[in-house]
Amino acid sequence: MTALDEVKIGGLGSSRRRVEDNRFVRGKGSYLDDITLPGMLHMEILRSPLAHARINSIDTSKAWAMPGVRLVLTGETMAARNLAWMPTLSYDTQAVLATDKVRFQGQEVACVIADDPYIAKDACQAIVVDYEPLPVVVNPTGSLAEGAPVIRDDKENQPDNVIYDWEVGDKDGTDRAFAEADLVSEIELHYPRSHPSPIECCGSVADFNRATSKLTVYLTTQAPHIIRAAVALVAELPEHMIRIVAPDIGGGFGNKVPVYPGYVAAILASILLERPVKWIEDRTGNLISTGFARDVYLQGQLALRRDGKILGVRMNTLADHGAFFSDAQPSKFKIGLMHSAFACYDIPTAHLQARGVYTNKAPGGVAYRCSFRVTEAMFFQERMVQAAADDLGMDQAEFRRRNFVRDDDFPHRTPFGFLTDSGQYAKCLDVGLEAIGYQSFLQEKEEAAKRGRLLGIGISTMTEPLGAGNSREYDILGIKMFDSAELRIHMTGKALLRTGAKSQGQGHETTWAQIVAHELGIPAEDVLVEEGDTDTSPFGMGTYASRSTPVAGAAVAMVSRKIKAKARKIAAHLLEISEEDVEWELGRFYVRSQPDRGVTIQECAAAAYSNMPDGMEPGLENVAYYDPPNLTWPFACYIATVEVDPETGVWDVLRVVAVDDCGVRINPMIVEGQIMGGLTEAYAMANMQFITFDEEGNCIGANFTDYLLPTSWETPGFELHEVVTPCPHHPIGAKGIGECAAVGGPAAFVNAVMDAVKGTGARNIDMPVFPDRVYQALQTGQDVSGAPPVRAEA
Ligand code: MCN
Ligand code: CUM
Repeated sequence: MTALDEVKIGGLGSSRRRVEDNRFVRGKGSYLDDITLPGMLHMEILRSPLAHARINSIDTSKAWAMPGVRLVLTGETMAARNLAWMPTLSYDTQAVLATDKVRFQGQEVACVIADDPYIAKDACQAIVVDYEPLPVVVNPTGSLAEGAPVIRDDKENQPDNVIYDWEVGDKDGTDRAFAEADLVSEIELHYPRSHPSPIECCGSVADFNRATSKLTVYLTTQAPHIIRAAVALVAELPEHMIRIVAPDIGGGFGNKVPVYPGYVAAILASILLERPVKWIEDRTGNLISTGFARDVYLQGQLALRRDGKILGVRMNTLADHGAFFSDAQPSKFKIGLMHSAFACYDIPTAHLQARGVYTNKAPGGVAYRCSFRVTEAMFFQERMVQAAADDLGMDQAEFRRRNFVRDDDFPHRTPFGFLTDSGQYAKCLDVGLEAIGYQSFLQEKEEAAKRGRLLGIGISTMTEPLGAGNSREYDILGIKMFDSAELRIHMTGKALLRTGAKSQGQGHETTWAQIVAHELGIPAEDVLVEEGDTDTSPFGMGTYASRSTPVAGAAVAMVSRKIKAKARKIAAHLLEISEEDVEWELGRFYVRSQPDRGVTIQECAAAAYSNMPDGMEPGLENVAYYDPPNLTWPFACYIATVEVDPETGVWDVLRVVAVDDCGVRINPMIVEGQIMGGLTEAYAMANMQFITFDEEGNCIGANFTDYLLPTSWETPGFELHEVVTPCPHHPIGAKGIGECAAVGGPAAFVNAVMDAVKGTGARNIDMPVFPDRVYQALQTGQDVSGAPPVRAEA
């Protein structure tokens, strides 16, 4: 009897092809808009053309009169049912349909439900809204200015536009570190608004059945169970009568975490009409109103010793949240995990002062491929680090190495109090430098400079917190963060696995089966994975913050172990020996003294239904809820080289090297796909993705001819390398990977451009680093800000 080959059965380390792609690449996926129910009606949303205006009246009579129109909803209809406002994930309120005022361009004002979407759209145009324009603020400076209009005059105790003023860290200790510093390095940046823009926009099909009292909602959501809880609490419907189904999802990237007004309106419409109601966003609706990210002003200082040691950090952030504070983040933090910055560096003390304000923009601050503001944190960190190395006149790689937490210094308490547990930071950097040919590039750069060519190299190194919770420290609206997996082994040894997570393209149907294969020796192809239906899957917090592998993936391992413990008892019974004498090798139990005598896991499964020991409960299934002891801390080193054209400011990427350490890789091919996807988004953020607002609050970039997504044509090639430091507390040693490259990547590109133009004196060019901005820096030697205009009067 030879042991099973783990890679052959699709266990850990197997780059098995993604099983979900069988349907995706054949066009056989079932996305939200593929769902059609008998008698289904269609909903369209009327959005505000103005960024700030009082609503004097809304006349819906013409819309009602149009043939095929079934229902028109306004703020008034919603208010009559106490649904005009809904709670946000950050303990604020958000308008479902506007009642008193509109507060951003694109805000939802009314909904029409009709026999087909075209009638609904036409009827929206027939609604007459009498707006009285108000002064608009599109930028925190304007929002904080004396005499600025109070945007949230719906709220009591909100005399101005400040949402929070929050701090974390040791202010006095940090002040002392700065007093002792040889040198203080400073930088000021704007991390611009960006939008996740998945291929599929957001949408829902709500189906209320009066006869059964059951509400089924098909929803483009990354977190179906949280939505069920929210619907139960907000709409005061019984939770067991609500079924949320997240079907195949065409990309999430954070855009599909929040609850959107369209979801709520479609549910109410279905309840009122007792018919299924579909709402699906168009691209402009998606770009203009849902789930923005970033838009935060960053001021940072590093206290430095002459020899390159960082003594302390000051971070000052000012976040533009738009009209509603709807960030998806753990409850106790105001600016997400911004204070996870500097976790990979050994720094004694740090302080972060964070402020957030309302402006007349769509609610922003969702995480876009980042574990709650970690993208901003790491960009900030790595831009500060590069500026500091330049100020010290020190090599940027050497400066990082000198300040890294050492391999033997774990567990390590970060300056803001997180506990990191493992990593090989210097090794990752070395692998990256070796791969890019660091020394020879520096020489080449020097040579090129003599001939007027501008070459640059940018490094970004970071460890980021992926996988919230644990439940002691992380919750969303009081719901503790943990996750779950349920595993059912059928009589023939085939299996059904369900988790509380929900893939939006990450490949869970493939990788979860690999964990089962690793734990039980059941071939991965024998394990069917299902996610996203609250009626069948165990309770979980969903997929974001790259938490699925750290939390749900751990639950898959733990539930497999529960199954194995029962199978061991069955094996002892079948082999007629005591349990102590049973040994395990992948897929098989055997008699310790007689390795040839054994039973396979499949034989144990059959016995669980036909020949169980006396007194044993039949069946072979179980559920595990997993509450991780800590976050996981993957590490990454991204290095980009660029050439800037001094005549035009155009920059081309020469090479990109990525070294990722996400612990044990379940499926190396999927991990590499995640890294390449993240780097592509990082490149886009650094180079071309631009969504901004003019002085009147008009959103500029709400379509794909202005807001540019890179295709494979403009995306540079990526050279990937790996280091493996297993996570000490994860059952299979894995750490999250889904967001690393999007988080760490942007700084590598920007640092590379800044390195190329260093001679001019400019210390910063805000993203997107457009050629005209580079050109301006080359001409003036000054920093180039990308902040939107301050303020306009109505
Ligand atoms: N994986 C692995 N080995 C590891 C870590 C992960 O094989 N050590 C695999 C996982 O099993 C999973 C994938 O890599 O199949 C990503 O795992 P993980 O890092 O746990 O992230 P999540 O599954 O929780 O995905 C969320 C993350 C987030 S938050 C965003 S945003 C993002 C991202 O994933 N959105 C995506 N990647 C995306 N990829 C696609 N295609 N579509 C999105 O919407
Ligand atoms: Cu951070 S965007 Mo993802 O967490 O869904």
